[in-house]
Amino acid sequence: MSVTVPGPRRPREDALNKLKPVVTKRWMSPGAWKLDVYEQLDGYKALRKALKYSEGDLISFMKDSGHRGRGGAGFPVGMKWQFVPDDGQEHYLVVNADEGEPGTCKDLPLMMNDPHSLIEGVIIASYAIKASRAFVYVRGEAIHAARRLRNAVREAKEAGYLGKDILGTGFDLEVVIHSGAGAYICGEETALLDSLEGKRGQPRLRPPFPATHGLYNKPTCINNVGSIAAVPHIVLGGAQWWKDLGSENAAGTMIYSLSGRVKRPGQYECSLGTTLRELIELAGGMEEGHELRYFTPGGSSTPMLSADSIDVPLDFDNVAKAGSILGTTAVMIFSDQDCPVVACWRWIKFYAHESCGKCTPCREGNYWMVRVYERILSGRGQLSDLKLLESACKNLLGRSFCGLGDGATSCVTSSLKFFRQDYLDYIEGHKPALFDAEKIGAH
Ligand code: L3W
Ligand code: SF4
Repeated sequence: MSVTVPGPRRPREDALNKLKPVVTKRWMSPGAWKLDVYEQLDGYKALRKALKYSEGDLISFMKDSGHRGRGGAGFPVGMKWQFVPDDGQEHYLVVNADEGEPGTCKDLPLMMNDPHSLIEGVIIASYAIKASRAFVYVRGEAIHAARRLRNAVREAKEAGYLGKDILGTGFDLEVVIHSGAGAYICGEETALLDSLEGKRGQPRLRPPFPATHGLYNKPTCINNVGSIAAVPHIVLGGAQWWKDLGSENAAGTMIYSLSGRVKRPGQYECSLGTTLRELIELAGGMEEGHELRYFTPGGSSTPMLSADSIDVPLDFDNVAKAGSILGTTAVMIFSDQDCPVVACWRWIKFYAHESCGKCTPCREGNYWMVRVYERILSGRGQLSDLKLLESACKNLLGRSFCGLGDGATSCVTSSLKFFRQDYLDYIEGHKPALFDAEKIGAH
């Protein structure tokens, strides 16, 4: 099934009501990345408020708000803070700013447009978990974001928001902005820690979790940029306010990154639980001449959903019920003119390239799946190739060392479920081959 979503002149009221710029509210203010402008726009007010709470009360407050991680797993933020043992050992806060999931583009614009909101969130979170050192691990390619953050750290330090005896409370904090080395796997939390320690970025065995054995084997809390940048807003607005911004079973707002066949792709901050139909309306409708056929709710690691799911509220539970994962809310929108087999081939090539090579199912499985896709797309596929893909996925899912291997299977299994006929069209010769088998060495 495909669905035509017209681009109304103005989105319906229901859709417009879902737009709730909170974390993104300063993005359109000129110069909001500078400290003086940030302060005029309520910047660092939340920090003053938070430092009046005890550390334990701040954690309870965050738990009450229902705030969940924005990095893909949706783990409750307050609970993660509570996991860090209060045993007098040195421990750390690490911010995962290695945004690399295909389709995801929320953390980079946030760091560019409103870097102080992240720094303010870092200070509040570090205070709550009693960390005296925090690290922001920025994706290697994003030199511009790392620069902007370093500038924000310098400004915050000069103003007394960072360093020794912050705002006269006796709390000390240093923040290090670290540029990664440009590998997707370094977004996996334990590979990130190895990379931060100067080693080759490869996942560690979990448990033990970073909460007890993290950076330099010390208790470490790792949160995504979006999770932390929302903290000052929640502290100022209150736990109930944050809950009310979302929907029944999902607190707060979420930045949905829309890409693909819509008229106005971009970041739309809406109530958690906004539907794809509403998002497409906000984005001006589908591109002229295109009908919605499938989409990813949260990046290429989340199973694709067909156009039938256009009215599913995009929150953690409802997306799971529909058979996918909310992930990073990277909503990639595909039309009747976008072949799902080709889309999967491109993604699997990405996973094969980014596989760190530590475990056999992922290292070999993705490599061979690329070969099978190329055989099918060059018109040399056989029916048994579909079984081969299914069997490769069975051997990857749950048998890979980290989430990259599991995530790679999502597009393959979901496309075979919804669009088997598209594969058969290449195998049975109803569709022309995409490329010359001899040229790419397909056999
Ligand atoms: C202490 C326990 N801590 C869990 C912690 C754990 C982690 C968090 C969630 O992967 C997913 C992945 C991607 N004691 C604990 C505990 N924790 N049990 O809770 O853990 P987990 O394993 O559910 O998720 P994860 O390893 O953080 C994240 C998917 O998100 N994803 C995102 C990819 C890319 C980006 C990006 O570009 N920014 O995030 C998209 O779908 O595939 O499945 O902190 O330590 N008993
Ligand atoms: Fe490395 Fe892939 Fe294994 Fe993860 S699943 S450890 S990325 S080889």
